[in-house]
Amino acid sequence: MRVDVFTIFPEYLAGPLGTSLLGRARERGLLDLRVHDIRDWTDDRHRSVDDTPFGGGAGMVMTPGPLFAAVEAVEPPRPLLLCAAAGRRFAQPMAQELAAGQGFSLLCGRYEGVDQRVADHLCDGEISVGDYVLAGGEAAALVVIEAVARLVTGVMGNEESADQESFAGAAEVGALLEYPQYTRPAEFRGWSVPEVLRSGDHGRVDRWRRAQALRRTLERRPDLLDRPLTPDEECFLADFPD
Ligand code: JCQ
Repeated sequence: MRVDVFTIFPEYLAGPLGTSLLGRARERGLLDLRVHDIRDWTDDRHRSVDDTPFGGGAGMVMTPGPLFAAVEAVEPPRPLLLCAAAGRRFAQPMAQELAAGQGFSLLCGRYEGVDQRVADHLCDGEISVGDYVLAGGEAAALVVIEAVARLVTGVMGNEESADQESFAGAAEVGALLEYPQYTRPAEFRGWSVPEVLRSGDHGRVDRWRRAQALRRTLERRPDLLDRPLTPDEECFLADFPD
């Protein structure tokens, strides 16, 4: 899969895109990540990428010239998405859509925003990673790339975990929150791992986990569970009261 990113801070992205999962996926040829410095397509001595807003107001706006020139020179994979808080909310379904394609591209805005003609006539859409204000689109781009890349076949290391992922991923964000996990030591600073997990009774472990996932979802993210509980689920909750 090819992913192109347009930014005025390529060095901001270099570390994360070269580290861990993404770094290995690139080395293995599974991901073709290309970062482009928008300033390479400026034509003035100061390599300017911004200008004052028409109509007045605070701050600066990214000027369309270098952005159009960069995208037209590179011919990046489409869709080309502008990272902006006003965009379509990025979530697991969009990650799956992007992972199913050949590639995509991200344009990172900075300053007070990007000239509207870039969104209207250069990009295919706008993408938001959440309702908060960032200083620029770079952190949003990293979120999108990591969430999509781990869905690409082979990136997680083996086919099996990629398959499991579509399942576990759905459990995390599509249906229910995950159940709590524990590892050794069995007791740490006086806090013990729940007895059921050390019982060796796999059926009971499974029911406990389902009850935990359900209770967590009801308490923390009821919006993820916009359906009545099944009779089975009512049973798990009754079997494991807290
Ligand atoms: C925030 N989700 C994504 C900052 C200007 C388009 O112009 C700008 C974009 C940003 C980046 O904000 C985001 C974002 N939530 O990308 C300034």
